Amino acid sequence: MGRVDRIAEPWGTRTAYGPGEEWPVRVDAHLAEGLTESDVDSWTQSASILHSNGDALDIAVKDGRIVGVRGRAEDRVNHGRLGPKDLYGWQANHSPDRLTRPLIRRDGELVECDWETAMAAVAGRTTELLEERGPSSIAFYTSGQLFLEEYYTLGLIAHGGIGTSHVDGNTRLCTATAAAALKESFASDGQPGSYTDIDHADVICLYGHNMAETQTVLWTRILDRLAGPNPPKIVCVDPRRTPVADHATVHLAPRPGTNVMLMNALLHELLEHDWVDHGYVEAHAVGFAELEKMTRGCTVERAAKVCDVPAEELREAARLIGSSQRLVSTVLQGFYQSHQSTAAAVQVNNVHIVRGMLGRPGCGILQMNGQPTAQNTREAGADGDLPAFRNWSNDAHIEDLARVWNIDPMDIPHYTSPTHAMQIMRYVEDGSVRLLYVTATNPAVSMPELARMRSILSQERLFLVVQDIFLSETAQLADVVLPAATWGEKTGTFTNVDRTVHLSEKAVEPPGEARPDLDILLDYARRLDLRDKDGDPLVKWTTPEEAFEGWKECTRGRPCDYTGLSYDKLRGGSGIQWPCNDEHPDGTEHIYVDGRFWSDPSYCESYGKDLVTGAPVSPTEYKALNPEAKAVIKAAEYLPPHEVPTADHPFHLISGRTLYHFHTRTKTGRAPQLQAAAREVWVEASAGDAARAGWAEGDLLRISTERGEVHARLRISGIRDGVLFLPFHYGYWDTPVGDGPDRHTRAANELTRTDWDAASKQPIFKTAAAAATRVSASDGTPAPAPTTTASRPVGAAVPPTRGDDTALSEETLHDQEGAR
Ligand SMILES: Nc1nc2c(c(=O)[nH]1)N[C@H]1C(S)=C(S)[C@@H](COP(=O)(O)OP(=O)(O)OC[C@H]3O[C@@H](n4cnc5c(=O)[nH]c(N)nc54)[C@H](O)[C@@H]3O)O[C@H]1N2
Ligand SMILES: Nc1nc2c(c(=O)[nH]1)N[C@H]1C(S)=C(S)[C@@H](COP(=O)(O)OP(=O)(O)OC[C@H]3O[C@@H](n4cnc5c(=O)[nH]c(N)nc54)[C@H](O)[C@@H]3O)O[C@H]1N2
Ligand SMILES: [Mo]
Repeated sequence: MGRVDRIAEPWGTRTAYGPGEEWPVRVDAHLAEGLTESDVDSWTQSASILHSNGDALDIAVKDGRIVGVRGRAEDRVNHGRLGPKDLYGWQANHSPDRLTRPLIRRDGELVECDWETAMAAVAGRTTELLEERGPSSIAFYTSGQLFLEEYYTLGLIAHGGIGTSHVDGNTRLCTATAAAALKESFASDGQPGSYTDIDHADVICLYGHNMAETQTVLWTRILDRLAGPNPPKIVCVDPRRTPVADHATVHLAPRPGTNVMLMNALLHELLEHDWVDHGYVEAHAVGFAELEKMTRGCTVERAAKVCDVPAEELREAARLIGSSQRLVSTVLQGFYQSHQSTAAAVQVNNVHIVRGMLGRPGCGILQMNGQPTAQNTREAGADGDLPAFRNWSNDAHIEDLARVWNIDPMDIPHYTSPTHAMQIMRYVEDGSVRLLYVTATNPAVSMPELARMRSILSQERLFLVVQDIFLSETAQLADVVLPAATWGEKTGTFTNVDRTVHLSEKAVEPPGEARPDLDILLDYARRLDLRDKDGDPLVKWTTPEEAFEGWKECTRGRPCDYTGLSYDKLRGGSGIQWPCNDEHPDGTEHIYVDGRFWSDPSYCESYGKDLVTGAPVSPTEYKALNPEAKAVIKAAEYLPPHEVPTADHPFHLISGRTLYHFHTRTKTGRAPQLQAAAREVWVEASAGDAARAGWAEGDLLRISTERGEVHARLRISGIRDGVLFLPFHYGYWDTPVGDGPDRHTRAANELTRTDWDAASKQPIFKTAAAAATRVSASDGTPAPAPTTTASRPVGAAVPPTRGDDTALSEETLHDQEGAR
């Protein structure tokens, strides 16, 4: 057992292992200062909520308060490990500024009220609008951070009860492209990969994915493989020198927005050298000829010019992929938040299909999720999809869902495709949506083009409901604010990117009058008096466990089959991977074994889309293309980004994350150790660009685009020339600058564009053209950027990022037998 400062050492101590071996157990724990495990009254089972990895943990409780967390040794996902956000982030639950009572706007001000007043206002306005303007005047914008039971209930209320098709999640900003890419290649959502693939892989490719900072425990698994015998080779595709790049065998740092060209060149090389499993392709895929044709001219020399990456490095990356026996690929925002995002992510699927690298140990694709419960938003239909991967364009699926819900099929709106989040905001802007109900997301900081967002959300004619745990930037604009209970204060399940389902149980009471999101939604449904076709209540449950049982029935026979799971089965041991049913009672590690897919025309979730226009493929076209339930190889031509640098705006602007913060920091900004590690916004530029402009570490820069400006201190980092990076975590709730206009010069999204990928509708946060000028020189103080991460300084001597005494965490290494 040891004590480690996990701010200074985010990935903790190495526990090396070799290919095919079991990943050793290391149990990480952090308790409030001065406490030891013997002081803890009880431990409650849960999993982490500040990223998508699904690390299982137990919540420590003393005197009715959360006092710490400890990783669960027996869980398949993390084998006991936790990341820094998990170790310290729980402290936000007890923050003194939690919302404890509902708020309602009176004479322009938000004032406290009771639940009856708040809910009567919300349900009353909904009923009025339904009568006056119909269901299309009502929209729901939810999250990737609630629980499965809550999404399923919300989807039922919105689709089956109110009958609006304006339902989406912030998952649109997050991993809409993951779902879209899987639907294109395999005609269904559902991850082919499993985390255990990392134990077997000989080559691991990370495409636009800074796993070291965003899924720290999964990265720890890779670091432990790298420290052991026969380590895997790593291919990293990222314009920044991330910690992933530091460990890469080949680091390709492309010009932002050129991912499709890069992928096409890699595919070109694979085909050129015949690193192709022709037997697999012939038996299990359609579309190979089109790929051959499309990639024919995409030589590494051509890609080298477009992507500005040395041809030799592209060749070397292709050779590694082409000679791999067990290939794992992960894809995330560097690919998803770009124009042509679906096209780029699909090319990664194509690599696996042409190499025959699917459905066996060590061969996995992880089209990553970001948020902890984003998978469930998609599964349960709270992102506009139909529950349990049913197909919008298949009337038999609508009828089947109507049977499960006991309503008329015509009551489920399916005359048009579901409205995506950016379009919902447009409808609010043009006045056709009059009530927007926002749960667990903060669009006033996280959506593109914030000046426009603020004007949309603060419209007089809009009735804005915000259900949150803090008075976020968005809640400050609301007509009614509903105080929610959160993780640790409510019970529910959620599923990570490798299909592992975890149960998260209530450990403590919520503060004040805050209520679980499920209870608030149930109250709303009751007040609207939503009924099924027999006149019984539409929503037939009152507890999370009953909601889960309802959900299980909805998934019967579908790809994400939960029927073999129960709360009891999820208690005590490890999380379990779906599908879990009579046939697979212990869950399923690998799907798509032996080239069997869920892509049969009568069964599949989607017939796919045109990757350039987003136009849906018709059922007839799909049946002609893929009659025998194979995988679909879909080729794409590279198109230039929508906004490219100009003389006035010479830089590529990208944005993203740092290890220590989660999104708009409503939780991590309230955890002292995390906040201290990255207290304020900064901007990253390369040493070459800084030298040319005469800038030094810590200088205050003004970054501007056509949309707005941000002021940030400069960190000279290992980013490629011509590119600026801004972390997007910094809104204004904790800014001391008051109400002046300057409070709007901190958030990266002041600068981003209202623009999205045609197929997935995911907004483009990672390509924009920006200018940068110096406002003032540094007084010698470096930028407030961590030194342990991609923002590591090059050149200047900057004191290393460390925690104080309160950051010391326990690490317990288990011996071979797993005994403590
Ligand atoms: N610490 C932390 N962890 C998190 C989160 C968090 O807020 N903080 N959020 C969670 C969520 S919701 C998500 S979605 C994930 C996101 O996880 P990631 O996708 O790993 O994080 P990002 O920093 O958004 O973007 C990843 C990388 O894309 C690179 N990039 C930018 N433009 C391009 C490009 O054109 N091409 C390529 N190839 N790369 C490019 C950036 O340099 C960046 O390093 O993280 C999850 N985990
Ligand atoms: N420029 C730029 N913008 C981006 C990105 C980027 O890389 N660059 N990334 C995008 C991505 S991938 C994502 S996922 C989004 C994230 O964007 P958001 O979803 O807006 O970010 P969060 O800060 O996680 O907001 C979650 C809100 O829910 C509240 N909350 C937490 N738990 C609960 C709960 O149990 N119940 C309720 N009711 N509320 C709760 C929190 O207090 C917080 O206000 O940002 C996107 N925006
Ligand atoms: Mo995300």
